[in-house]
Amino acid sequence: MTDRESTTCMRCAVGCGYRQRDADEGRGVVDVRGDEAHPTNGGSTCSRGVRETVDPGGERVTEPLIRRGGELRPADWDTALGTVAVRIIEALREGNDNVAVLGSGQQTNEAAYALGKLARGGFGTRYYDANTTLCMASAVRAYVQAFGSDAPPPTYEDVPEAETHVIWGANPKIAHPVLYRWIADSAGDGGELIVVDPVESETAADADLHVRPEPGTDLALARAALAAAVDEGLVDREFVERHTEGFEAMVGSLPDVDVAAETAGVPADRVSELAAAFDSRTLVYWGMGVNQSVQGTGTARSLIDLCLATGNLGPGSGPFSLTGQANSMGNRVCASKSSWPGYRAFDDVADRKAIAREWGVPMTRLPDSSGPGFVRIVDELARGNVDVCWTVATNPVAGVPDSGHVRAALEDGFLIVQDAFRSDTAELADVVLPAATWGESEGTVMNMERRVSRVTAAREPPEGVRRDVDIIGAVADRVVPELFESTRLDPEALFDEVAALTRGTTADFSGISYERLAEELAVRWPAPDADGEGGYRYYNEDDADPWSFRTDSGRARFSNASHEGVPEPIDAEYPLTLTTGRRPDAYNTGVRTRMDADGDGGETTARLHPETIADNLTAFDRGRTVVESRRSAVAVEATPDADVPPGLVWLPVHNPAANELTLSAADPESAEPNLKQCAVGLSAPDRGVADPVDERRASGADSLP
Ligand SMILES: Nc1nc2c(c(=O)[nH]1)N[C@H]1C(S)=C(S)[C@@H](COP(=O)(O)OP(=O)(O)OC[C@H]3O[C@@H](n4cnc5c(=O)[nH]c(N)nc54)[C@H](O)[C@@H]3O)O[C@H]1N2
Ligand SMILES: Nc1nc2c(c(=O)[nH]1)N[C@H]1C(S)=C(S)[C@@H](COP(=O)(O)OP(=O)(O)OC[C@H]3O[C@@H](n4cnc5c(=O)[nH]c(N)nc54)[C@H](O)[C@@H]3O)O[C@H]1N2
Ligand code: SF4
Ligand SMILES: [Mo]
Repeated sequence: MTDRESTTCMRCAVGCGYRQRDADEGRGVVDVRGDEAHPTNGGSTCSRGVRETVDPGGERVTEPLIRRGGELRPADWDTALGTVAVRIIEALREGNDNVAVLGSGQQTNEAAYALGKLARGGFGTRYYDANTTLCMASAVRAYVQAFGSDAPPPTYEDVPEAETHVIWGANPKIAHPVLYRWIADSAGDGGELIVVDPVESETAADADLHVRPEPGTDLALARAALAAAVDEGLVDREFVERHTEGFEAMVGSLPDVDVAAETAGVPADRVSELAAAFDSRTLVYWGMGVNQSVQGTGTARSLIDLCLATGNLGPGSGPFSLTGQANSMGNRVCASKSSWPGYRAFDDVADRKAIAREWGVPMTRLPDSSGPGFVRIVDELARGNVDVCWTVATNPVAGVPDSGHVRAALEDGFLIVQDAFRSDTAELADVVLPAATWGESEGTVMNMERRVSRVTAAREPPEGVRRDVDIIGAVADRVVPELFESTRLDPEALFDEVAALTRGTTADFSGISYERLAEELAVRWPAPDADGEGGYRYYNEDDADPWSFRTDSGRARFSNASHEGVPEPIDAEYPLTLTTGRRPDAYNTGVRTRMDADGDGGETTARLHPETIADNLTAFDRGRTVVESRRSAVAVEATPDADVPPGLVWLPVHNPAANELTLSAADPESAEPNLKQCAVGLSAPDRGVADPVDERRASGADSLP
């Protein structure tokens, strides 16, 4: 047994520090406990994080696989990499956009940077994105538009300083448990907790005030609260005049409070209470209930507007989106996805020149657009415009809306899947490249408050499995051998390379090194120097003018979008709204949690209000029903649950069933899909519909009664 070494939990973006060692026995990779010395969590952990790290479910891929005669069959690495390289080289002959690359917020900064460099600087493709677009893109667009740069201004240090905590469209008690403990402590210590969620979520159950909008009406509600704040004299005139622009236009565009409140299905006095909350030192956190909407960017901006108008920017207050995946932020900063490393603007000529020079590639190879986003890249695959697709640490067959369409799109071309586990997407692959997982790789991640910390290897990957950076390096070596200096990519060298590229940018972390992280464990950017770290963004209390935003004018900008409605309203044929969310014991598409020994935790169980069940009694048979949308139909178990409002069908995201039903409409500003609402109906389970519950029962894969 070796000594414990510091690492970071990869199960969510709270970014808790762990101490880990190689696991002696069992299928677990490592044995971990909270790191008391870690500045992020001081030793706190949550049970899901630890359990999924120590004892993940799911089936590891332990050797490369190649499809032959319709079946995935074991192959050696040389054959697998050779096949991949030949297909990519052939495809690139037809044009740079003939290869699509889909990455993930679960890659380290080093792997994300290397993959982005290969996709943009090696292949030169526009069709490159990551699953972070399914998650944080709307918040990102909102920050960039309002402040001139991405990433939330506050840090965890602001949580205990706040008087009021508004949690909007997020359920951190389940999704970000350690952070939620700090929020609940602060709220319990004389503060107030307000939750905005149509569902009586676990977090909402703790709230002092629970506001329940109709699903998908958050923009109307936020604008109503803004109008009420203006009407009731809660505007911080001095802050608005000195540090913002667009206030008058914003006020001119506001709806009538009563009308907007009615649209949101919230009583007007509730809206006033919500607005009044911003009269104290308030943090507003938000999650997927806001971002995953065709108006996600507009809604996130309205939450920022609420902060700006009431002077809720600065210590103990401000807009604080809750990042989901452990390295969603790092993917945005490092991966050359929607901006070049360090948030350099994709279309800025000087930045493009600098990147091309650093990478030693002709500027003409860099694509002129960052591409249409994850969901629209899938559409290009479906149209046959892309021959090769390479996925790394993402499971689009289950995570992307309208999965029937996704499956058809991925089946069409040549599909390369790089994953540690046998995901739903791996089942469709032409080549599977088996990757190392946590506890087996070296690198860094960035948590939601911009803290960079190390992930370390407690042991070597199993034989037959390679680390992500090694796989990316091996593909690069065969397709564009001049791109990387060495054929074997070294995580520390990759880190130094990308850190240097951020020098002088809005996400400068050039003062961070592995050596420094060994000492300090975690450092928050901006960190341009070898000592000191970033605090509240855009703010320096020692300056005469403490605020300097990264917009052209140096001022923060108000917005004026107005509510337009959900993309697929309910009607007589599909009279119910489907929403999708997270459970305590499962993670994202469930690749590693669906087959846990203790069953799937009701993974395909729909939660419905007893009234909804009573109104649709003929659609139920022995507790089962079929949920049907315009795209597909899935059989599920149903459970009566009064926490879900009447008219809503609630399905977990942890099973491919949910995205069979959802629609691929996306926010035109952020490209983030509207994953939280679509129209569905219920019917009796006797229509010969493919029944995932029965299929799994037959295979003995779970323990449903
Ligand atoms: N246990 C667990 N934790 C996780 C994950 C996991 O899979 N499991 N995944 C991680 C990832 S990648 C992410 S992105 C985060 C996500 O974390 P969250 O954003 O907290 O997760 P969700 O459950 O998707 O949605 C949050 C809430 O939005 C509400 N909601 C639905 N529709 C609406 C609406 O129209 N308006 C409003 N206001 N609210 C609405 C839902 O009822 C739900 O309570 O969690 C991270 N942590
Ligand atoms: N309906 C609906 N759909 C949703 C959501 C929703 O709320 N509702 N949420 C969306 C959100 S917020 C997100 S983030 C996405 C997530 O969507 P996906 O990325 O499709 O889902 P994950 O289950 O997180 O898949 C991650 C994959 O990466 C693999 N993996 C993990 N670590 C490593 C590694 O180190 N290396 C490699 N190579 N592979 C690794 C895992 O085994 C797994 O197969 O889903 C989105 N889809
Ligand atoms: S809160 Fe998130 S980062 Fe912390 S232990 Fe739990 S899953 Fe891991
Ligand atoms: Mo996410």
